[in-house]
Amino acid sequence: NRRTLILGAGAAAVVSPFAASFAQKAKFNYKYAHNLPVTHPLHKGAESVAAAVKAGTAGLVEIQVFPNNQLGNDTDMLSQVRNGGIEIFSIASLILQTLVPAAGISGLGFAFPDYPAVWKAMDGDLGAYMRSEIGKKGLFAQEKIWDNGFRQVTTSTKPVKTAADLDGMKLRVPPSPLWTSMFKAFGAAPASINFAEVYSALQTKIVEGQENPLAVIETAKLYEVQKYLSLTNHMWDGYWQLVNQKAWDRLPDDARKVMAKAMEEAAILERAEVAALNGSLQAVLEKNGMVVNQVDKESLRQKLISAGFYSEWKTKFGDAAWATLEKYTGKLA
Ligand code: X2X
Repeated sequence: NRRTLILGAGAAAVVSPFAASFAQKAKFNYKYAHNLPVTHPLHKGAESVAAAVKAGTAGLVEIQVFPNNQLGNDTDMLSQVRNGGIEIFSIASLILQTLVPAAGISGLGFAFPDYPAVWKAMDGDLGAYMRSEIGKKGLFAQEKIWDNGFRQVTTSTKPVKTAADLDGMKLRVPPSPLWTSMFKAFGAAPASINFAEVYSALQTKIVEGQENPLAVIETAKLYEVQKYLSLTNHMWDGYWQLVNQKAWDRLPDDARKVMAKAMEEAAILERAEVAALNGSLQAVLEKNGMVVNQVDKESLRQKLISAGFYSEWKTKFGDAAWATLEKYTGKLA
């Protein structure tokens, strides 16, 4: 019951003023959707936000989490969060690129050397710039981006050891201009497929491979339909927690504060959990039959440079945005 929930969340001291001010008001029922399995830390994070918001608003705001593309694939969910059919949507930044061009900039190949560089940029000026661009499209992005991770290539056919192995390889990439452009620059033959269809596309060999962080490869059981895991580390990827702007504005001030705080706390926990998984899952995947190999990453980076990938995207993102990124990454090209 409500009372146990509140006390259980350890929020008894701050709840009574909310309970009093919210008691007479209408209830908000919000949907929170994402594309990952329930075993992924992002889902636990979304559930913890729902629980904290319910407790912190004394039941005024109730959030129901829909994992695993239950409400449609990413393309469907993006249009639903825009028209208000879904109030909250967790989406990988680059998939937003079709709507918000600037949202692709954090996924440039080999931009971030490690997590400290990622969080400095995303919690700093680069993230702030991206959030303001997202805001122009009627979507409110919660302040701290959540982690997806550094991405690795898997295939059913052969390992990727150098850039030459990617030549002509049929690989699934998420729907996003930068992703397609990057894998074309690598010399591969990328196919845009929503995550909802990835397992079956791999199983039926519509594509021979895909790329994702270890936490996704393991929780989505892609090891069942993929043999080789090549540690390309070719890009970092993160999830914005988007709220339909009208749905955000409709909430009372206090409720918005409760949600923002819950989102931030969940972000910090989710980042730590994903990083831990990405550090420990290699052994688990090997146990599940995957063959893991190291990669000549420099050969991949050189391929992007010689294909003109960085200069093309510098022009597309613009000098100001590019300079903001390079403040954190150093010169990219
Ligand atoms: O679609 C993918 O590969 C995933 C799950 O990583 C994203 O949402 C970008």
